[in-house]
Amino acid sequence: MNRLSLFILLTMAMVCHAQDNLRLNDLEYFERQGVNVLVYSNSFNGGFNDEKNSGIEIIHHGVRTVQGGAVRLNNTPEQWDLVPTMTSRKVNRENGSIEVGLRYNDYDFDSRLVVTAKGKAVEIAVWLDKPVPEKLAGEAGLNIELLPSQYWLKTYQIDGRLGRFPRYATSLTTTRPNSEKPRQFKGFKTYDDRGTNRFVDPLPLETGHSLTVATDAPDRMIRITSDDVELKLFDGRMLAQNGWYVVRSVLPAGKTGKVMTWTIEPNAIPDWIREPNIGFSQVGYTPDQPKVAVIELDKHDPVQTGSASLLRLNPDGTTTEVYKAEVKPWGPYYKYNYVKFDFTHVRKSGVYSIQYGNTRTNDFLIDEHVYDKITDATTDVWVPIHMNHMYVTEGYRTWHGEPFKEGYLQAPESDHFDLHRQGATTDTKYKPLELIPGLNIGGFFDAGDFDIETGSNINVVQNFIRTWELFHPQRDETFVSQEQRYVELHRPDGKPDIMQFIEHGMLNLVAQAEQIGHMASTLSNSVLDNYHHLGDAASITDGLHYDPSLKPYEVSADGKSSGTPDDMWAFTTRNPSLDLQAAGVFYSAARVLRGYNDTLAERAQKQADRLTKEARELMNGARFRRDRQAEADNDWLTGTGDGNYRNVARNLQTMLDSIPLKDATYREKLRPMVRQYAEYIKSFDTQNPYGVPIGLGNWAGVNAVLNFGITVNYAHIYFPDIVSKDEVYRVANWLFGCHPYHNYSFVAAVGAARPKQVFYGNNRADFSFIPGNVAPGLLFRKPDHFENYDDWPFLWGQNEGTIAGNTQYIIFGSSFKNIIGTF
Ligand SMILES: [Ca+2]
Ligand SMILES: [Ca+2]
Ligand SMILES: [Ca+2]
Repeated sequence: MNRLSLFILLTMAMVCHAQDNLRLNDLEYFERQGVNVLVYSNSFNGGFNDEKNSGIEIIHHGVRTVQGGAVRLNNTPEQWDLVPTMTSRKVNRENGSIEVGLRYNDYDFDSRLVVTAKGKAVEIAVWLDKPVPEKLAGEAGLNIELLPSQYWLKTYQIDGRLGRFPRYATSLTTTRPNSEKPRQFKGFKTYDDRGTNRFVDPLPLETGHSLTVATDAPDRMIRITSDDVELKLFDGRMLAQNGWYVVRSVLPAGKTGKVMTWTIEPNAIPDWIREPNIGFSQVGYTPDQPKVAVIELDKHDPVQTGSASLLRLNPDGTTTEVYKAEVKPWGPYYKYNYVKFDFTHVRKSGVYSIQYGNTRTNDFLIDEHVYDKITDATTDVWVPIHMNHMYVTEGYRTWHGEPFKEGYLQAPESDHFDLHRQGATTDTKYKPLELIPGLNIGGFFDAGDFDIETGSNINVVQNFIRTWELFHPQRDETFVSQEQRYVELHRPDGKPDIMQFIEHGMLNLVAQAEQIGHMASTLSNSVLDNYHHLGDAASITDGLHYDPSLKPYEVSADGKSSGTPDDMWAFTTRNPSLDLQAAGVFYSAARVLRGYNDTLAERAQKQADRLTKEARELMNGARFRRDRQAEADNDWLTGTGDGNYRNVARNLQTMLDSIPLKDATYREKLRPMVRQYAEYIKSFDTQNPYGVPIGLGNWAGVNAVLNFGITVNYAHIYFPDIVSKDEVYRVANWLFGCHPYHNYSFVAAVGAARPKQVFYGNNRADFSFIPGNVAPGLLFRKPDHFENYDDWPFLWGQNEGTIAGNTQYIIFGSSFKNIIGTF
């Protein structure tokens, strides 16, 4: 061996060795191939406290399986347990460490975490300048959380003893006096202690100093060791279905300085490369539409030229390669690299799959009729299940009994866990906690919870009215009896379902206007311990009127009231702009309901007139929504608006909606704006590989995607020469599987081949879905990770569906089908 080759070999050995170690990268996280360790790239925020998205996180072979690394005050913190505020974050490149300051204001308690790369591991040290406050001694500890669905049934080893992560929560608990429980968010209580004055505290599954998790799965294996403190392994699901497994060490009392240290070494599979994610429409494609798969590639995965092909699955069981083409590079987008495979040329009706390298997709259809049924699950199943104040049944299954029979009480002055507020005055004739009659009728559950958000319910009725007026869908698959308070799925009753949904929404909204005098901001839970309810909505409250003269849990002699303060509250602080918004919808509803339910139409008309008049007086000459819109409208038509894309996007839909009401010159005047919008549509082709607006917020961006889709559809319907039919498929592709992370359809049960399997519906504890739900979609985690769990439903930001969003989907789907010609 000559000197040069020796030099090369040594250099290679050093490079390989360096690649084996975790290093701090330019995006300020620790990285080696297959492992990312994030240190407060995402910090805790107080919105709903503890969204399982923050602190020290590990993205392990492409999946974010560990998070929540922080000083916490509970063995297994729940949502609404206190989270620390990050007071500082310092990246020290010289010694490869990240230091964060954490603070609990409620306890005047500060700590620092210093995370340092040490070869293949990170060391986490907790530093204290002052000892743990006396009140938190034995409670404050370093916690980190492991995703149950990625660890259950896998083995672990602790100080040589073996165990297996339980599939279901079955470990031991104890109870302790409430006085020992660290304060929860704003002083709320997540639990009903049934008068015992004690809280439940989980006991550890195991304790020791060296823990290896997933000894049987190299992609999930992690070793956690500590010489100076004891590690405890808990199951957070003992208190809450959305809990994770927790590894925890209690901070030593009375100490300052570096008080404890952990070493965490996530295993990395050598030369691991993530399998390509071939994004395509699981619903399939019509023969004449553009068909482009987007393939998401690991940055270590070289692009394989000429290797994508379309396979046809023949009726005799054989497979034929019918098309082969070079993939076209799109380039990097956040952490992955993207190429596209265009198979538009294939038009023949049939069953196909896509092959790229060694990856082959499941099958999908090319056929004239693939989109025929895309809204059916939403209209026939998701919407009726969310009808409040009704008994809802389907075949042998009862989805829920009649909820909230005792009605709603006037909310007293309060701050609220679901971000509502009741001001110092009620703005009504009712005293705090007095029953407001007549509100337990109609309306729709907000989302994965069971309250009536008035703003959302107004949107819902508006979306149904729009759908009705544009398409007059006569579909009748739902039996609705307001008299019996009974809904049955898949039983036609001779009335179009959409009209019945409009009626159901209006029954609650009009009752609010009549009984309260104006619109409530929300009808919601009074206590946190039934807000997180999972199960039959009829069992959220006891159905008995709350009587404070009775003791808690005591029932009156006549069986009609109880001392349990579980009745729902109406939040009634007056908001004239909400009243105006409601009035607008009441006018449209009166128009639509006339001839169908004349009494309700008259009530809506009467309340609309009154609310409009009173709101204008209250707003005292302030400009109205409608006037502002007219002004914006005028700006556009006269060319004085600022003309940026954002404004085009916001205003165009309103104007497109006005076209049928105005003369032909109006439509012509919109042309320049639609041309600008056509450029805006194309601009997404360079912004990301998927050609739709991708949101980066804490709630993934499906609402923006749906709005975009609806506007593109209408721009095409009215201006096909400017916005071509090819553009309308963008959003359908995205929703039905052509997106990052995985290629499952975001619409529950829709996507003939592979819809997502779990959603954050009110049945999420069953790891299930409510058909027709639309997930928020791809949740962005800073600095470069998109995610949509399909084995863990409990992250609302990626898996919840809302009543406003899902009815928006009905408009998108209806207009889309109208264009495709399958309505
Ligand atoms: Ca809600
Ligand atoms: Ca019906
Ligand atoms: Ca009650």
